Amino acid sequence: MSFPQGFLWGGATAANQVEGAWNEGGRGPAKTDVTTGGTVSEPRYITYLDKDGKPGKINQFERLPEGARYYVNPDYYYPNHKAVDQYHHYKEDIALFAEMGYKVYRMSISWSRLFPKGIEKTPNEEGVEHYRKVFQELRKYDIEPLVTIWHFDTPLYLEQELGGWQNRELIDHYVRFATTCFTEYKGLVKYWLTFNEINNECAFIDMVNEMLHMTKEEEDARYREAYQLLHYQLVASAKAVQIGHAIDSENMIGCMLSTACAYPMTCDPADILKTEHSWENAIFYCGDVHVFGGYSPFVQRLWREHGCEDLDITEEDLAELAAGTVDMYTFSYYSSGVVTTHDVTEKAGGNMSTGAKNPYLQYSDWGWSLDPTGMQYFLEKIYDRYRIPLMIVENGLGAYDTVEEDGSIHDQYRIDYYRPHIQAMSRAIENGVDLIGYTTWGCIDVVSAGTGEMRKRYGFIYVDMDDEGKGSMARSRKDSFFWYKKVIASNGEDLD
Ligand code: BGP
Repeated sequence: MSFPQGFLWGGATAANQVEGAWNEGGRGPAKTDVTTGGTVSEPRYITYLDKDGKPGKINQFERLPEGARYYVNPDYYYPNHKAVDQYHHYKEDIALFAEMGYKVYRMSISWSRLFPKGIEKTPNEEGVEHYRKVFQELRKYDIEPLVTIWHFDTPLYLEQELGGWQNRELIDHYVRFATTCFTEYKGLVKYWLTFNEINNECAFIDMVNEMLHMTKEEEDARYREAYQLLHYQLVASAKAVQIGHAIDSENMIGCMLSTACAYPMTCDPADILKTEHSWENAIFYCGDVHVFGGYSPFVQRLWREHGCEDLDITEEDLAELAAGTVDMYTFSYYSSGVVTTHDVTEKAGGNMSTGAKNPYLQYSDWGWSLDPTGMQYFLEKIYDRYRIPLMIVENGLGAYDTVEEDGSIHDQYRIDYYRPHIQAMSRAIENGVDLIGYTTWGCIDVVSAGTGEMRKRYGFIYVDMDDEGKGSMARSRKDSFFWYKKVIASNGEDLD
């Protein structure tokens, strides 16, 4: 095996999916706090009061009706409110990560814990101190924090009152938040990611389309929103990168994208071209701006196709993008998809999974393809394009776990998922890829982002909490915990 010395092995979570304590410590609400739980077939809903004060709900991908206000409805359970209560359990969790031998822990800072509404000029001290204690605890065990500044949790106030990321003003609010993070945690944190899975906005439109059956006009409107919002986020990211470097030249700041790794279904040239274009829209659109510092030529075609040539993009913005390129490219990798211009007989299905089914792959209980070779393919393709250090900051298997009578959890399926993925990383490294780290997703069980479930478990550490919010929150070690500990101790040599 070929993992370099100092390879950053670890695990990853996000504040809204682990912390809980949604209204403690001066924290304000985020959109995830008005989002209900769902299942593999039932969507998560966002709850609101309509303009006449009547409660209602929409699929999380739909837009709020005119005049409606986000609302925490007492008739529903909101899984992110409690999550797995890491806010109160962080010492215990970090001790378990240390026991596994983690070199790095990827986590995010809840924006509304630092800026409850998002508009405040100075941060909520209690929030600032909370994360300081978490970082100090990690340092105690020589675990390097890798911090995502934004992980799907814009303060609700900014969403409700300012229209969220459709509003240019959000750039300044985000930059203030990011600057606070860089300043307060200087010397404690040096690895940063500006936006989690920033590309989901355009990568998910086909999936949303399958779900909501949009007309061409609705689809174009969706693209316009996505491209405008992305532009503001990309500018915010570029500004944050520059500020982060100015505050501490040691800072290593990365982008973070989801991997819509698509294959053509056939060797029909039309399928090949469509696949290439899907990579452009779903991955290179954002990746190129982050790494190269500007929009690539194909973007003009995309804007034209969706009638978006008049987006709000200024010369100053373009200068910011050019000056704020990232130091590393990080990404989540779970599965791959299939693209075709032909009729599809068998669809992939499941949550967040669309397009044709790949007959060469197995699928998880949530309909995600299991494709370690795709991870090698993606690593090599991305490194070939960008030639900067890469890190895989999410990879894992959402699965049902069974707790035996003696409390043990035999999750051999999780080990069987990870082993070939780690071998795939190793092959990519042998092929010249500069891969510097690997943080598995949900190193501890977390609330699923896509379905809001607890039963879709990813962790090496089990948390006694169910989908209705019942459970003791007790932590226990699954079989995979001991396995991953061995993997780290042997720097990826011992995968048995
Ligand atoms: C990514 C998110 C994570 C995480 C993961 C698994 O999109 O960055 O927050 O949740 O996917 O997805 P899910 O929770 O839907 O299984």
